[in-house]
Amino acid sequence: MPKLRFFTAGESHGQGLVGTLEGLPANTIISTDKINHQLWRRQQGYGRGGRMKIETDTAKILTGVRHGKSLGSPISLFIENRDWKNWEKIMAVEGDNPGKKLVEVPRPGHADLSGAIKYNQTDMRNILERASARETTTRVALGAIARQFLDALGIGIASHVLQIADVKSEKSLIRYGSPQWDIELQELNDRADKSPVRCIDTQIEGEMIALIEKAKQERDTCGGIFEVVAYNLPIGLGSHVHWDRRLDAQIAAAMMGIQAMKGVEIGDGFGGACRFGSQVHDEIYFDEASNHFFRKQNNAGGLEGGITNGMPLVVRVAMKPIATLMRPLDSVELISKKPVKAHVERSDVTAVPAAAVIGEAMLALVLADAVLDKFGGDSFEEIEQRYLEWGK
Ligand code: EPS
Repeated sequence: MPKLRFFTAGESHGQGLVGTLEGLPANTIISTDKINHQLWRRQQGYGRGGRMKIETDTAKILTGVRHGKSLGSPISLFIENRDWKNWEKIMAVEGDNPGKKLVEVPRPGHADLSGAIKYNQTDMRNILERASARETTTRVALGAIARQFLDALGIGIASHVLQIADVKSEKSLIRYGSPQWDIELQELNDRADKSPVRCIDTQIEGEMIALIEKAKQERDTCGGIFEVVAYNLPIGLGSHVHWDRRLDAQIAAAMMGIQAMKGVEIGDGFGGACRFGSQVHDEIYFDEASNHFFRKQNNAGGLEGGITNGMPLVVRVAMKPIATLMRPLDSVELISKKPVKAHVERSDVTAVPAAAVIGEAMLALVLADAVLDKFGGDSFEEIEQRYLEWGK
């Protein structure tokens, strides 16, 4: 069982979103401002739709924290949906659906059809409300708590957008340490946060924005690829001994659990599959002065045998284009089976920049669990002591 567990609840246009985090040690310093900063980061990005103008997401911690420190008990929090006031009747807990307005036409690429069949629903709002990526707000809030725990141990997490549709930057984190990568990892988020598309490659940034604008004009949507990195990690998180203890397996599951993700690579992933072993594997060296093993490249993305190897942990994630198109695709009415165009509902043109921030949160939750698994204790001080000792 994971040491750190979390649950989320909430519908996109319901009253709000609820999250619970269980297993965080006592005495971890927790700032609500830091949670809200991460929520703000998730709301950014060129290509977001009208909803982000309505919401200003902030978390209210309900339990598990006293005077700025965790108690070791479950932490729960609430995030209001400001849009709720426009949906009070449609999303009411009791009573009837006013006007009997149903979502009856599934969108290709969305959970609508499979969800409606599986859960025996005729109104696909009963599926889409929970399938919506609005839910990731809670994960970012809980991830922001995990992140404060990691940060106190010196572990950092950052992200950037590598690709939007077919516009691609060559500045991949895989090249960290080579002349093509010229940013300190500590500076990555500052740089990416300043870009409307989280792209650190200024020339490509403009092309990405132009492409999103084109998709918007054509009432289309686009996906892309983002990279998340964790740095200052110790050697030894995760394990080779069993499939579900491999850290790469846990990371892949966490990333694929984000709405609209279709692929995950660790390090050079699919790229490495096309080359010889001699070109892929990161040779091992030892530096006497600092008493450390080191590598000159990082195709493994910081993981070997499902265990962190001390290099930056690099995850790359592919997001499909948003399934709600303003120029809807062919579909079929759920009940009558009549061919019609898909349901259209306010949405985003792209959300890849926001997805990168969500990827950071998911990585924080997985890594905090891995740290607790390796160094576990009941208080932050107990863990910190073991952590520092191991680092020596
Ligand atoms: C989403 C549809 C849009 C997005 C939403 C995800 O919401 P709405 O239907 O209210 O316009 O903006 O994302 C968020 C609300 C969010 O907070 O990220 C969907 O269908 O997945």
